[in-house]
Amino acid sequence: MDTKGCDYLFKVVLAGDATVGKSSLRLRLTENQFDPEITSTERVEFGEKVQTIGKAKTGNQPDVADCFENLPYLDFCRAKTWLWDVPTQETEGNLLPYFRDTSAIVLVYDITQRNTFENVGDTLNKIRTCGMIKATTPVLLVGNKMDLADSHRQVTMQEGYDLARQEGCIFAESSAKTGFNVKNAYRHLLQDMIDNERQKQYLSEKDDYVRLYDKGPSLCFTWCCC
Ligand SMILES: Nc1nc2c(ncn2[C@@H]2O[C@H](COP(=O)(O)OP(=O)(O)O)[C@@H](O)[C@H]2O)c(=O)[nH]1
Ligand SMILES: [Mg+2]
Repeated sequence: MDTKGCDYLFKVVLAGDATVGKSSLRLRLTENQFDPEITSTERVEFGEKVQTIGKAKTGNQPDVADCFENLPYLDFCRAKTWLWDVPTQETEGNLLPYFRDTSAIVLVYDITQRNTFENVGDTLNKIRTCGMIKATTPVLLVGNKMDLADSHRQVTMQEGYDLARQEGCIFAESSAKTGFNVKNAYRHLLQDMIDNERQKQYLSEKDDYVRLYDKGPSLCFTWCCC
């Protein structure tokens, strides 16, 4: 993967039950598209996304759609994300190879299928105990298919929020179909990943520095139409 010109390189794994919309969220994030005929994921598929954060002082401004200008505390930088779209049966089975060196996890459920929400705790537990991720690895819990909320909702937003709070996750409801809240939710994850990376750099530069505090995963309720 070409990392030229990027300050950060992140690996993000999409997890969750089959048909919750993982591949559709990957497509929305990377191509800003929705494919109603999307086929089920048979093997690991990858998506790549470069995003620019902060305002460039000089030169051409990047594509506005990929630019987060208002992330607090961040100077201008470029982040490349490598999205790993893992087949569901693999998420349930041998997790180890996929979650190695992961910068963050996007754990998806379908707000119109209650069983997919009920499986979240179990999946999260498996991921967190597989020994491949750090306690500080951010997890974005996504309740997807929000466009169907009025007619088919089986999980309330409050339930999603409460679970995220209990598990220390970032939380968002979104729709891969309409794009509602997808970019905004990802923005919060990106910020957490950059924070983690900066803290790591800082600590490695100052070996004898006493870690004054342990940054736990942040909780953020994202709710805006982007
Ligand atoms: N209405 C609606 N359908 C969606 C959404 N996201 C995905 N789908 C549909 O749900 C099905 C499964 O999606 P897919 O991305 O393959 O799920 P995956 O198995 O988790 O990767 C497909 O028919 C998609 O078109 C969404 O946000 N809204
Ligand atoms: Mg898929």
